[in-house]
This record gives sequence, structure tokens and C-alpha cells, in this order.
Amino acid sequence: KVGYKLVSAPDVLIPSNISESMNTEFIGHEILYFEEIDSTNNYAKKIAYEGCKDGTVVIAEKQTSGRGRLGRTWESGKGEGIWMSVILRPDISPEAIQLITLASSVAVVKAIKDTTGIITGIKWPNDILLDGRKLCGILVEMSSELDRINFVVIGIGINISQDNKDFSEELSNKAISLKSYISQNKKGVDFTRSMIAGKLLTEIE
Ligand code: BTX
Repeated sequence: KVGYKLVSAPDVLIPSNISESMNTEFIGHEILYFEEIDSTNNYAKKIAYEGCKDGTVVIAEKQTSGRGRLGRTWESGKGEGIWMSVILRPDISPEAIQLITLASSVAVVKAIKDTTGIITGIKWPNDILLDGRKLCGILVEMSSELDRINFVVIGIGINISQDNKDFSEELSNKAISLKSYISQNKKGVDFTRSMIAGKLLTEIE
């Protein structure tokens, strides 16, 4: 007769879970969550053209056509990572776009360190490495005029729970996830994807 205690909850990237670890003025106040999508960057660009709010976030459990740079593929299995895009309408000139990529890389490193204690490194400009392998990739896309940015989409993919066998053969020596690193090195603490996502949005802002 003392009630129930919730001992665990599924690690689902729904907005209410993410906002628990988020402290922002405008980023992530609108989060669009999908169980499956082609690419969060594609959807983000579509709604940005349609006029969505500054700071809108698109996040998915799985991407069927996750994209890297120059037409490369980004492996984005169901529930295995954070596949997310942030739409910004910054008042900066188009030449300053590289700063957004770099700032996003720094935000990823900080969010991972604050949430798990794990220290990752940046391979300029847009890869985050752990143990010499790729943990995270960032794809920044923009629509601009000569002197003005209409919008920027920051696409971030962070590997969270894949084992080596979950990656394609091509990636098995090149990619790593946070949980596989923790289980091999016994370094780092328990965390959820929502904690990292919330912290990351805070750091980006
Ligand atoms: P990139 O072009 O630097 O890296 C792509 C390369 O990384 C691939 O050719 C492959 O070798 C390797 N790769 C593919 N998938 C993975 C993975 N899961 N982990 C490690 N290495 C991998 C990096 O491009 C930018 C990636 C951005 C991904 C996000 S996810 C949310 C958003 N939506 C979307 O479609 N893309 C972004």
C-alpha cells in the first residue's frame, strides 16, 4: 500500500524525456519525433523552407537514408544512436558557417563528457573520435543568399549502443559506439540517449 516505484523506463527519444535534461531559451522548444524517417536533415530542410521556428529539432529512432557529406551514407539503425537535426536562423554571414560546424563539434564533446565522463576528440571539422574511431558525424547544410543565411540545418549522428557486429563490414574497424567503449574500457557511467540529446541542445544554444 505504499504505491509503485518506477525502476526503469525505456530510453525513447520523445520530447518530454529530452526536455528533462535540457535548459534552453529557444532550441528544442519544438521537437518533432519520428520512429522512422528517411533523413532528419531532409525533413528539417523541408520544414525550414516552409517557415518553421528557429530552434526546431527533428529526431528519429531510425533513418532509412541517413546522409553524410558528399553523398556518403550514414548508418543509422533503430534505437542505436541519436539521429537529430537542429534548424537555426542565425544572423551571421554565410562565410561564418564553418563556425557553426566547429561550435557543434565542441557541443557534442561537452555533452558527452558532462553526461558520461568520457572524453572524445575532434577531427577537424566535423568528426568526433573515440579510441581513434568515428563516434559521431556532423553534417551542416544551409540555404542562403549572398550576404544572409535563410537557415542552417545541423545534422548530428552519435553512435550509442552498437556492437561491432551491428556496423557494416566496412565500418567494423572505423566506427565505435559509446556503450561498446564503456563495456570494453569500464570507463564512463550509465546514461540514456535523452540525457545526451538534452545536454547537447543546451550546449549548441
Ligand atoms: P561524413 O561524410 O564525414 O562521413 C560518412 C562516412 O562515415 C561514411 O562514408 C562511412 O565511412 C562512415 N560512417 C557511416 N555511418 C557511420 C556511423 N554510424 N558511425 C561511424 N562512421 C560511419 C558525417 O559525414 C556526417 C554524418 C551526419 C549524420 C547525421 S544523422 C542526423 C542527420 N541526418 C542525416 O541524414 N545526416 C545527419
